[in-house]
Amino acid sequence: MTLMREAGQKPADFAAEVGIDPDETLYESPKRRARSLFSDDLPADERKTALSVQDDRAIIFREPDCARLVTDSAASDGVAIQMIAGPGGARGAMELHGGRLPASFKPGHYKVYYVARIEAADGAQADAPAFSVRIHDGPSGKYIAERTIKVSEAASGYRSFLVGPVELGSYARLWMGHAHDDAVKAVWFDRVILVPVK
Ligand SMILES: [Ca+2]
Repeated sequence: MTLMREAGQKPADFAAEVGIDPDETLYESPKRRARSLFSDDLPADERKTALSVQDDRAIIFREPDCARLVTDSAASDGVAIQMIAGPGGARGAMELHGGRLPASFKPGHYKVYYVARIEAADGAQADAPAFSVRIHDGPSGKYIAERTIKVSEAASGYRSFLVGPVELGSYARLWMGHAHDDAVKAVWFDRVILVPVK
């Protein structure tokens, strides 16, 4: 297999040449496992009412060059969206739309936690941006929350990053993207956790 890769030949091409079926595992989507409901770093009183929204409801931008679903054993369901920077201003990003949230979601006031991790580059400055999140409100046409997470705030393990509270409805858009900064090699989005606020 190593020799084939060095020669620039993909396993699928090789399989076609020799007349055998390509290995199906090459084309399978990452496998999800039973979902653990709540992050360890979420306040205990918020776990009771929290709604977990997985990456499979997200729209992925610049797939597959800059963003794609990957198997990630550290993610709550074993799958995350990995985002990297590309040529020019290209960067991986994703968005969750209010209309695609679980049926149990009701419009209202919520704290929004983005659960994410990063791989920082060697020698990355602590105050360099790692990724940004922002929430757009459809009816007003405005961003109602925005946060840039620095390298010093994130880690190689998942953490929950709070944005809000904000008013969320069916036309809200919850965005997250790689900072397109040399300080960070990749960022991973696992899910958001919505905590209703009275
Ligand atoms: Ca996930």
